[in-house]
Amino acid sequence: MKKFTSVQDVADLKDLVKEAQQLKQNPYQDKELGQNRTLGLLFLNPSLRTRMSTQIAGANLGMNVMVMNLDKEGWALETQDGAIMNGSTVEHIKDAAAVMGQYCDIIGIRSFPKLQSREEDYNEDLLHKFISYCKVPVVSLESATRHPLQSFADLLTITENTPAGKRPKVVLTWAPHVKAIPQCVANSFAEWMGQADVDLVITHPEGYELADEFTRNAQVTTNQQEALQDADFVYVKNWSSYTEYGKVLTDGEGWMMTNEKLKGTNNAKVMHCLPVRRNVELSDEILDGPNSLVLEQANNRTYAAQTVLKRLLEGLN
Ligand code: AN0
Ligand code: CP
Repeated sequence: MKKFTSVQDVADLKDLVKEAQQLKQNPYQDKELGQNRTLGLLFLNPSLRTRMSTQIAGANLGMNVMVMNLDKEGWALETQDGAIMNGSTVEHIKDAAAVMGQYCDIIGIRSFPKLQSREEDYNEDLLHKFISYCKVPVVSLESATRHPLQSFADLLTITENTPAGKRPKVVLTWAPHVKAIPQCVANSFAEWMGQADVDLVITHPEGYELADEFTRNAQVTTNQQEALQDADFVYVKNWSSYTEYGKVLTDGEGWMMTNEKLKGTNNAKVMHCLPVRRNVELSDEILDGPNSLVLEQANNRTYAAQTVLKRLLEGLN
């Protein structure tokens, strides 16, 4: 593997999940593999799970891990080609990425969308520039349109909670939030589930349709109750509008996931990537109850990251 920015970087999804399950059983088996290799984790936005789980994953592989909060501790980055830098940006991404590529063997980067220009965000401008200038393998720690390490951990969690041979019904449901949130987690989840052995249904209020490229293998409906019927897994997530880009179109009254709504499901397990707004997106009763998988998902972030880092290390000369 040479980079990990979407499911398209994975040759065989089943094989990837199998490897993660195996590493979870024996996390220190490859502690020589990363010796004398440096992992740089760069954050332009906040993070708890991605930061800590990817650090543990690197350490389990024997890597030296550096974390840099680029937004707070680095120089303000310019991304525009040919910019005359007489304003507030101090360093061009061209120079910063090239320098960090000299210090690191693998680089992870988190950079959320600005939710202002759909074109700019969906072009993945910053991620692509970073990849081309740093010249080392890059792992997305959530980019403008996707969160592949999260989706990998989610697929691992679903696999672990599905009886062998069963094709589960997985429902991705929009949930309310208090602010405008990226589409990344929902896009990525839909994209990964679309390649997995599951039946995917997506439900959201009108106006929250995701980009077609992510939902090709899903059934989409604005009727949440109908969508939840016989579900085995319910993945709860808010996102802002893609069509009216970055906008919050409704307060989402009635869309919060509750135990009452789970009644029509196949005693569904409930998932959320966290951080979660309790009693806005999901009720306390679900999060603290027996159907919640949120902690398992967060735990699996370590093994998803470790599997990816392992493959990237194996791809180095
Ligand atoms: C971010 C998002 O939905 O993209 C990060 C989730 C891992 N969530 C928030 O900003 C609340
Ligand atoms: N789920 C997730 O990526 O969490 P963080 O934003 O805390 O890393």
